[in-house]
Amino acid sequence: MKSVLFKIAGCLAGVTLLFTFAMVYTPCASAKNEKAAASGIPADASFIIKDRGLSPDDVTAAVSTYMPSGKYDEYVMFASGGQSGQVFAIGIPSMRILRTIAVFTPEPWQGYGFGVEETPLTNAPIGGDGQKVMWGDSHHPALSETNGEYDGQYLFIGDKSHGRIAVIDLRDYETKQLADNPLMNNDHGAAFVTPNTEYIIEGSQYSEPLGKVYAPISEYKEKYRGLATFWKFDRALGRIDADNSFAVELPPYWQDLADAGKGPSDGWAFINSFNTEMATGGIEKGNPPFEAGTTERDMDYLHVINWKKAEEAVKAGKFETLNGVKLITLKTAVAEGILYFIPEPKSPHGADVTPSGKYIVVAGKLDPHVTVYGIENIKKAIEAKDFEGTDPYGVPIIRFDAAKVTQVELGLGPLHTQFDNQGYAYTSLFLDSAIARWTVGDDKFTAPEKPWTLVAKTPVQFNVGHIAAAEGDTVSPDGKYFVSLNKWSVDRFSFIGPLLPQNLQLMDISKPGDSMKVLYDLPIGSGEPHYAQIIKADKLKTWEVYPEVGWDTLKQQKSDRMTLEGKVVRNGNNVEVYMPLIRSHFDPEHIEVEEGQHVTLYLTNLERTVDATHGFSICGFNISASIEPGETVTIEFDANKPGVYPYYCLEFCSALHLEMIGYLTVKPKA
Ligand code: RUQ
Ligand code: CUA
Repeated sequence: MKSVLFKIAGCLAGVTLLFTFAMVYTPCASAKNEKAAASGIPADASFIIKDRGLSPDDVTAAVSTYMPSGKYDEYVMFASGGQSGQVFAIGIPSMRILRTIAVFTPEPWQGYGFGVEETPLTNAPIGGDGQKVMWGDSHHPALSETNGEYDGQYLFIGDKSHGRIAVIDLRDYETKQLADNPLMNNDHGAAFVTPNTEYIIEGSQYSEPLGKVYAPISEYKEKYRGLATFWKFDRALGRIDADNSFAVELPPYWQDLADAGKGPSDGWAFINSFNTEMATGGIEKGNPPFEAGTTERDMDYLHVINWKKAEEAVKAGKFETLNGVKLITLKTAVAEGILYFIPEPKSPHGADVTPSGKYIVVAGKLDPHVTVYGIENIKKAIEAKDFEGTDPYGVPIIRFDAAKVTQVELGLGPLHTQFDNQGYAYTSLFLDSAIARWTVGDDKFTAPEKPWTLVAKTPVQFNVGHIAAAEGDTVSPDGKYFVSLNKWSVDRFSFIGPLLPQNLQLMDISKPGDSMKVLYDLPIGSGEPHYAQIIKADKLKTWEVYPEVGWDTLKQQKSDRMTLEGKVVRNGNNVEVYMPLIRSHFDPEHIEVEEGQHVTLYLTNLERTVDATHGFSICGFNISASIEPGETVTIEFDANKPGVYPYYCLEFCSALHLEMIGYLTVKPKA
């Protein structure tokens, strides 16, 4: 059907719509052999096409993304949730939102942050006001990799606003860990993984005194620093292993996005920077604002970090310990050949390694080119000490022309680059509101056009930031589908108030040359997605129900708190309630306590049926739990208000779901 419609669309270009619909039933010459299939388009469909005024391109887009009921998407995209602090799982090509994954922000449906003990939000950092931080600015998701391929096991994402990394287990799509960086209050180059997920890279953004301490801004150059943290990942445990992690001290430039090398560049990490001016702002004091101060120089520095050497230095004890973190100082990083700089134009944003691992593409926001560096050039230049001096902190600067392979002029405001399997790279152009397709001179895939050439620009609506191609960060991208994550939607959707949704546009990139087409606009109305990654759906080995009844989802093992039968255990002021849940009752249905008693509930969902989830809430105690088939959760609270509190199941789990209720009675103190 799809190919037929493509042909119809192709041979009908330029004719009027009315004529078009007549043609659907009498296909033109080039589509003659498809006549039977084409004439299979039902009259109803032709009527709808005509009635809705759909163009041939619209029809192609519609049939490219329509997913019949009960059919599954070929890919799943994990998109950051921006200010919502969450992650969205979105099916491709249908662009249906399948799930919000609660990460940094409480989410009542999933019982995340509302009393359930088995969630990592319990160790959220404490803010300046002494309160727990209950949100995050989720930026860049990274799927775990094996040999440079997404393996579908874990997802990591950075919280820019608090300098954290989250670990999500893709067996149940739940967040298992929030690792707080003890040295920095923010990040941006996070999360990026090395090709076998040895490390999760977290680069800082806005420099600070390391260790979350005070230093006046007047001592910026001496006391403020940037940071690259390499979090060791323990795959068997599914946790970041802080003890075997380390960090590299960086000058107080503002580090931006990062990428890990692969293939010939495996063992290296690349991090952009801006504000190598070390501007400190202070517009209110008559100083140039940050915006001007940070953009004076034509070149900033691509940070090139040899993490394998850093690992050796740590093993050899060449580190200092700060707040429990093994920190390689700038001095050691220089002395051990761990850190180098390469000039990069100008206020760069994305650093992206090509599928072969031979090249690093840097997009400078204020330069119309992307700059391509070669890892062989870089290694040679380091070997030959082909430096153009050092920066004020003694870091050797590799000569620009020695490291550079080429520059490709693309347009205004280049930000991020992705790759496909046809030898093309794609770069988002924020100011042009377009996606540039250009050829990578990479022998892994060869485009029909000449290498390092702009091939086409496709407009997107509007102000694109990140982009994601199917399997686009792996050693073998799939191409085919591509998503443009646009910041402004302006006139694309019905107005729903002055706060407009983001616009995620699906594009077809399956054919070469100037053929990229927008297929679908997905509004996101709950935060600004930054980056996304798209994985082949069949790589995800998701549990349909938890493996055993009584499952602790934080430990991913059987809980010793599970119960098959209801019971209440009283011990002085403590009341422990072991409660199974099954359609359609709780056991017990009465929980009788006295004012001031400490209540602990152990709830186990005994169901083995897919989708037989029960919820649990007690009014007035800020409690909301989701207990999925097999799961055991723990909830503790003080019954400090006398009264009668119904508890009930929040999920419409069965016809008698309204009867799935009980009473907590809190008797006043005598
Ligand atoms: S950064 S597009 Cu984190 Cu580009 Cu937002
Ligand atoms: Cu269980 Cu409703």
